[in-house]
Amino acid sequence: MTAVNPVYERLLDAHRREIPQLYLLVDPDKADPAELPGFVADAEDAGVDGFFIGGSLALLPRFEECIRAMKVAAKTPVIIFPGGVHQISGEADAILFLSIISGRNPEQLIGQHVIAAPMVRELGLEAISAGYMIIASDTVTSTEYMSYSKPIPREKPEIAAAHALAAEMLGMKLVYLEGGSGAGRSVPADMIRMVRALVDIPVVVGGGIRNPAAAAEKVAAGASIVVIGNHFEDGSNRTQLRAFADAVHTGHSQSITEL
Ligand code: 1GP
Repeated sequence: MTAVNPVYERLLDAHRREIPQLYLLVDPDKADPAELPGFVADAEDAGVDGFFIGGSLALLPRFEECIRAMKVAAKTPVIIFPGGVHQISGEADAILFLSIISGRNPEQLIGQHVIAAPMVRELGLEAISAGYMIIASDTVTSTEYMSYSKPIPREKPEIAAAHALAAEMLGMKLVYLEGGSGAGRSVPADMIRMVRALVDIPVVVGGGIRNPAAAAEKVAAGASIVVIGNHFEDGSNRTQLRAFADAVHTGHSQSITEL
């Protein structure tokens, strides 16, 4: 029998077996579609477990073109991480059906979902409901600004943990702790630890992770999936793909010079 939600079941299986995963976030405004098949193939060879695609803005009309290019090479899931209802496509394997639960903006909690749901159904796209929390960093992030959603103070792990618990009780399939793309400070380990201790669903952590030691730290604290975006947009950093994948899969980093 084929799985009803194959992508989520894959994530959940890895989470339950305590095999942390490394996902890369592709920003369609910054990626070159011609280079994406090669990038995806190299990343998978290095041990990357899957890909998100999306962004707060869409300055260029090539979202679907990027997904198609990724799918040429991808053996692992390509999941939409939507910046809004303009980022829905049947070419992807699944979509994170995100509610920004750290904020109190009804549009981001249910309004946009009502607009998106019929289209997602019509396209046969697997929807993975996600309780998305913006965690304060050192600057106002694009997500915070664009979504009119207040972040959770980074020194209040118990607030994040209560949100995660509520998300799980509401039936959401994962929680996502977002430091913000390019954030100066990533999500604190004690917050990840407290969230992971309270919920059974997968815990995704991203934003401002720039070296294998930081990625390993998130895993050691309990992240089920670590997400890296900006760092690999710079082609010269791609030689580090394997070091990041190894750090995430083991929870340890060889590097002692970074964190
Ligand atoms: C995914 O927004 C992050 O959650 C990606 O952040 O670009 O800082 O890696 P970076």
